[in-house]
Amino acid sequence: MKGFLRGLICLILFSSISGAAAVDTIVPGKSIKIGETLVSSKGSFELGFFRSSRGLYLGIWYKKPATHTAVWVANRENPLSDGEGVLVLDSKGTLALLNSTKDVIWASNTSRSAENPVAQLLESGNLVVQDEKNYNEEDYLWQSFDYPSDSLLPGMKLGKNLKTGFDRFLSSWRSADDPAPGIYSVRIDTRGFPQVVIEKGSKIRGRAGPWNGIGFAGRPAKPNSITSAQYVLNDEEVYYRYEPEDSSVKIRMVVNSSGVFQIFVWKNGIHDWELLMMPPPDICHNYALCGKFASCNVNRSPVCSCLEGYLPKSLVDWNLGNWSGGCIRDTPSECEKDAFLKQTWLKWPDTSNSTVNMTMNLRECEQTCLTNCYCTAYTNADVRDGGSGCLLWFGDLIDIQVLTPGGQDLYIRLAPSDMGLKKRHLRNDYMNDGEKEDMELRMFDLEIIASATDNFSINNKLGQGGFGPVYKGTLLDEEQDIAVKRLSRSSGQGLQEFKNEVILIAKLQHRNLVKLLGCCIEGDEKMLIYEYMPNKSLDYFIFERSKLLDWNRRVNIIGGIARGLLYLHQDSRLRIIHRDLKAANVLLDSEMNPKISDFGMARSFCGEQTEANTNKVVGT
Ligand SMILES: *[C@@H]1O[C@H](CO)[C@@H](O)[C@H](O)[C@H]1NC(C)=O
Ligand SMILES: *[C@@H]1O[C@H](CO)[C@@H](O)[C@H](O)[C@H]1NC(C)=O
Ligand SMILES: *[C@@H]1O[C@H](CO)[C@@H](O)[C@H](O)[C@H]1NC(C)=O
Ligand SMILES: *[C@@H]1O[C@H](CO)[C@@H](O)[C@H](O)[C@H]1NC(C)=O
Ligand SMILES: *[C@@H]1O[C@H](CO)[C@@H](O)[C@H](O)[C@H]1NC(C)=O
Ligand SMILES: *[C@@H]1O[C@H](CO)[C@@H](O)[C@H](O)[C@H]1NC(C)=O
Ligand SMILES: *[C@@H]1O[C@H](CO)[C@@H](O)[C@H](O)[C@H]1NC(C)=O
Ligand SMILES: CC(=O)N[C@H]1CO[C@H](CO)[C@@H](O)[C@@H]1O
Repeated sequence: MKGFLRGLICLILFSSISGAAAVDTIVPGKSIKIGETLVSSKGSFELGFFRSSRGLYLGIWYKKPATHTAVWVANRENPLSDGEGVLVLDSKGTLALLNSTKDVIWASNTSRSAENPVAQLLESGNLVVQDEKNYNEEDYLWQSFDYPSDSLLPGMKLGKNLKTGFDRFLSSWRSADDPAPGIYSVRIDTRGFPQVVIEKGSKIRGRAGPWNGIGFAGRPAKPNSITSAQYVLNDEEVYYRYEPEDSSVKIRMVVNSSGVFQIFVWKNGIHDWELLMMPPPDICHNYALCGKFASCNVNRSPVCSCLEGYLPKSLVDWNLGNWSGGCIRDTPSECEKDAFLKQTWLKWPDTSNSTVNMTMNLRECEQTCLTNCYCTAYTNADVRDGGSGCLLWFGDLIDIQVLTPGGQDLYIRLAPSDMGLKKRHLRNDYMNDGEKEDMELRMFDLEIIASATDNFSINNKLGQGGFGPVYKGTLLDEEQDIAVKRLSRSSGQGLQEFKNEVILIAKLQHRNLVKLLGCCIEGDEKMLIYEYMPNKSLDYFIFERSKLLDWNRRVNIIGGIARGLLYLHQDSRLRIIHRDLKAANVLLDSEMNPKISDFGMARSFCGEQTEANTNKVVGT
């Protein structure tokens, strides 16, 4: 009895020893049964059957390190349900997985046949079928690397044959326990200039972006020095593949069942896979979060803002944090009169509606874009050595991100009048003595004014001015209180008054005139930004708080108004009649100093003119 037991143990040991010295090939007539495996020549990979809750699968996993991480699965959708199965190679070179009733559960798709086919598991983890006499890589009858599961191993191609349309892409497992193809895939999208995308179903969910000569536009950081990446784009095919710089390094890229693309490296020290890289889990990696013609910046709050020269399509939705509507042009395109504004540190927009020409330079690129009215942006397609090639975008610009460091340049089409919007000078054309000069007036972003006034909250409304409501606000950055006069959109008359006020008051500076800080003109919105007067207007004190107006204050106020008027009528270069001077238009600062406001009705007379030309309103 003892002898029999010892014999049994020896038998088990023997079989496991013979397992360790396992073969890496199958030839016709041989098979791999459940419990048997192929092991690659140096023992890195193993092919065999593994079990999940849905049944048995034929797959390839790492043997060294022995993590049993499946990197490829044959019968992803058809597990062997009765616990029996066999892998065979037929005489023509087709690999087939048969169940207990000898029905084909899975088969390799080989279009050619070989005289002496042999299937071999290579050290790279690639299961190949080739002719015994022909070990040429190009002549493989079939290889598992052409049919990736969720993992991209070193040497594997991710990409597309542009002639045949054959597409090698990763597809996630349905769940951690189910290798069937899930909803996420990682592929090179070949519409326009090819770009790497993560899709959920058929919709793009994230973009690594196109190859810019150095790396993927949206993934500025290279995954350490461990991989050397190769990207090929020619008439035949487009693909990406990588190799570890040191062949002993085990590395794999995988799209997991929640759609997260990750790069792992094996760490001998901790004896586990270490996460080397994955997209930063920031909100800006959500595809098209900010809609069209807007950029996303994680270091900004809110993260979305319109590109320069563009405005939220719907200000209400935008201010509520619903950016999906994106932005639209401030000024309509003038086609060939347009110009381009260079923006830096951007992740290029979605290239699915783009074209590329690698021989054009930036100058030719600009010309080509300019002459096509649908072209919305251009840039160098290859950023190496100062840049070369020409990438042109048509239609909407989507999914732009601000990447510092790592972003690229982008030249965005704008109407000439929107170039350098912020630095734009308002020109005074009303002086007939040739004394024209540029007037520097600060242009505020709508965003800033919206946030200063709590999105024009009713609680901040101070009252109704000549051409629209007036709001109190606080410029958060500068801790300055402001009053915002917003032109009612409906008011045509208001627009005249608005222009009048901008042109006149911007030129005036006196301590008894209210001070204009700047204006905000974006699309339909037109606003004047003033310093805030905490003590309201004179009429309020006269009619409601007259007791607070002691003699000294009254003298001070009367004197102040008179000095302001003297300045307007005599001392300023413009000579202005206010034409609407009343207690309500005299504002009081924190020390009760009077300041004349509301120049919407005012008129100016030039030079020595003493008689009013009553028909001419300045600024029209
Ligand atoms: C083997 O597979 C065939 C085809 O899928 C199926 O009809 C048959 O029931 C399977 N046999 C067993 C024992 O599961
Ligand atoms: C098998 O390969 C041929 C050509 O190589 C292709 O047309 C066919 O769609 C493939 N079939 C499957 C199931 O992959
Ligand atoms: C996929 O990876 C992310 C990030 O590491 C992780 O949060 C998530 O749980 C993973 N999903 C699965 C199913 O493992
Ligand atoms: C104003 O709009 C911004 C988005 O631009 C939003 O974050 C903020 O909560 C809004 N504030 C109010 C008071 O609605
Ligand atoms: C977001 O805005 C778009 C239009 O800009 C609108 O169609 C959509 O209903 C809004 N979504 C929500 C949740 O308000
Ligand atoms: C690329 O641009 C050059 C110079 O304009 C032109 O000669 C060539 O035909 C273009 N190539 C393609 C593929 O359009
Ligand atoms: C590409 O741009 C053209 C020109 O604007 C437009 O007509 C077309 O719908 C766009 N296609 C896609 C897929 O965005
Ligand atoms: C008379 C009066 O109301 N004065 C106020 C003017 O504004 C300053 C600053 O808000 C207040 O401190 C004064 O009381």
